[in-house]
This record gives sequence, structure tokens and C-alpha cells, in this order.
Amino acid sequence: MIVVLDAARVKETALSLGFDAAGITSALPLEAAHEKHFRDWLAAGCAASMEYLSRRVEMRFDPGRLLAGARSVVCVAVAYKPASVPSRPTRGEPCGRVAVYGLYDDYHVFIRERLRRLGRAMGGREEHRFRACVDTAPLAERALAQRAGLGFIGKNRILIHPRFGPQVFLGELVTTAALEPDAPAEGGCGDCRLCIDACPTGALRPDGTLDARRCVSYLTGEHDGPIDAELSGRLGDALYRCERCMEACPYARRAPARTRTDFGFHPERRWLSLPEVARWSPADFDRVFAGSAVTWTGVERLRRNAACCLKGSSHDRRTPADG
Ligand code: B12
Repeated sequence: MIVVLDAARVKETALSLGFDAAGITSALPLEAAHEKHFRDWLAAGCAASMEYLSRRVEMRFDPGRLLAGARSVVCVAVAYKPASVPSRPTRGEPCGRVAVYGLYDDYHVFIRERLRRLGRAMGGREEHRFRACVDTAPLAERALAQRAGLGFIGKNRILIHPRFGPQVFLGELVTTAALEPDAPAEGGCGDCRLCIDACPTGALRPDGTLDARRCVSYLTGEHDGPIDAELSGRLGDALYRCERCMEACPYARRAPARTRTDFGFHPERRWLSLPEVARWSPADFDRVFAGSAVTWTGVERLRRNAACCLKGSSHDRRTPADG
């Protein structure tokens, strides 16, 4: 039996559960051009060492393979532009910067738990089944969110919500319920290329692809082992991940700050002493980052990043004192 629900009520429920935006798309496969782009990207080596991306590729573009009988995907977004972040300390030991992404509680936990509540609110009857996805499921999240009307994919490769900008986390409820889909989002970056110019390592290519091998977010967050000297010299103060391509986006500047307090925010993690982090034990790491997405990266990579930033700062004492 097909469970037919009122799409407007599902989206209202999503907003009442703590999401900032929600849109609906069918569970039909994405256009073949997505899979082609993805496979070409993998073949060109742009995924660096992220081997998990080459597993179950067909599933990524076909939500029906993720959940038998899936009919719809409810795409949700959590806006995370903070009202303010502390400026870089002007005295004391050299400091490394933790991307805003790492200042919040782990968004995977926050989003998955709320998606499950949404799934339960949508039925609970035996014939209604759902799967909550955020980040780790083999699903092309940005492409689905675009098709569900949440925003367009910018030159920084980020889904940009017209109001909340690029600082949105995404999640999906793949469901067997038949829901009226939203129209895909339109829009684009036009001639703007501020993100491309802001990238410190040239990871964003003018042809619209991101080379993860050069991306500071990949290098500091997912790469194991030493960082190539040419790139390591360009990390600046990036101790954990990077948001320069988002900060440069005009949509980010216009976006409202997050005012809801339900998603824990820890600004004291923004600037950390590099000499201290370079010596951290696992217990020191846990004391600062327990419950955050930074735990996925681990203490060893953070220690390595601190050493790279310190080496870079001893070469160039002219690093701008930006906030
Ligand atoms: C692997 C990954 C990374 C990698 C690679 C990033 C990348 N851009 O691909 C690394 C480690 C670098 C990374 C970094 C970050 N990530 Co990340 N990451 C992912 C992950 C797991 C997969 C992304 C992926 O499939 N990449 C593959 C490439 C090929 O994708 P793509 O270039 O966009 O191309 C797709 C479409 O745009 C389309 N396409 C592109 N060009 C064309 C052309 C045509 C003609 C057509 C038809 C289609 C098409 O086809 C492709 C497939 O759909 C997703 C979660 C998920 N399951 O989706 C999160 C995700 C993308 N990451 C996210 C975040 C927040 C980040 C960071 C901001 C974290 C940080 N602060 O550092 C940075 C941003 C870096 C950046 N500019 O992208 C969010 C993005 C939210 C948003 N608003 O878009 C996601 C969605 C996680 C989430 N659930 O919220 N990430």
C-alpha cells in the first residue's frame, strides 16, 4: 500500500523539528550527467585518498537503491552561519584556526536524530519505511537538494541556499511515502568567481571541479601522512579544515546568523595554541573536541596540521591578523 502524505505538512514538521529549510524531490535516479561527472572526477584522481567515494557509485545517484520501495526524498538544511566568532588573539603563542564547521556539536548526530523523528512523525505504520542520511550514505546530497528546490550548486561546489547561503549542512529522509515534489532550484553564480580567487591552493578549478588533492579542507581533515611541502606552505593558520571559498561568497555575507540555540556552538575552540596542539595527547584532544565532527579527523592529523602551520608561520611572519 502506498502511503500518501501532505507534502506541506511534512515540510512544516521538518521546520518545527529544528531544520531551517526543507524541500521534496522524487526518489527517481538523478540525471545521468551527474554520475558521468562523478566518475570522470574519480578517474582524474580528484578524490585523492577518499576511496569510500568509489564504492557503490550507482547507489549515489539512485535513492531507490538505498531503500527498497523509496518514492520520495525529503531534503533538509541546517543553517550554521554564527552571529560572531572570536577574533584571532593578538598576543601569546601562535594560534591555529578551527573552521566554523568544527565549532558546533557534530552535525551528523544533530541531523540524523531529527530526521528520524521526522520519519516517525510521518507514519509509524508498518508500510511506511524511511532511511535517514547525512554525509556518510552513498548519496549525492547536493544534487538531490538542488532538485528538491533548496538551492543551487555554486562554483565553490557548495549548495547555496538563496537565503541562508552556503553555510548549510544537508540531510535527507529517503521514504516510501509518495509526496508532491518541489520544483528544482534555479540560479547560479553568474560571472562571480570570488571563491575561486579566495582558494589558497587553487583547488577550485575554473572548469567547475574541485581537486581534493589541493583542497585545504581535505588536506587538514582527511589526508593521512605528511602534507606535500608546496601545499603545506599555503595552509596559513588552517589547523582544521577551511572555509575561505564560503566566506568569500556574497550569499554568505548576506545570510542571517543562526539564532536558534538548539545546536551547540563552542566559539572557544576557534583559536588554539599551535605549540600546545602539536604536543596534544588523545585526552587533550577529547577534552576540547568531544561531541564535535572534529573527532572524525583525530588527534594525529591535528598534531600534524599544527606542526605544518608552525613551520609556515616561521617562514612568513607577515600572515594577516584577520578574524
Ligand atoms: C567528499 C566530500 C568532501 C571532500 C570533497 C568536496 C567536494 N566538493 O566534492 C572534501 C573533504 C574536500 C570536503 C570538504 C568540504 N565539505 Co564535504 N562532503 C563530501 C561528501 C561526502 C561527498 C561529496 C561528493 O560527492 N563529491 C564529488 C564531486 C564530484 O561532487 P561535485 O563536484 O559537486 O559534483 C556533483 C554535482 O555538483 C554534479 N555536477 C558537477 N558539475 C556538473 C556538471 C554537469 C553538467 C552536471 C549535470 C552535474 C554536475 O555532479 C556531481 C554529482 O552529483 C558530501 C556528502 C555527500 N554524501 O554528498 C560532503 C558535503 C558536500 N560536504 C560538506 C561540507 C560542509 C564541506 C566543507 C564546507 C567542510 C569544511 N568546512 O571544510 C568543505 C567544503 C569544500 C568544498 N568547497 O567543496 C557539506 C556541504 C553542504 C552544502 N551546503 O553543500 C556536505 C553535503 C555534507 C553535508 N551533509 O552537509 N567534502
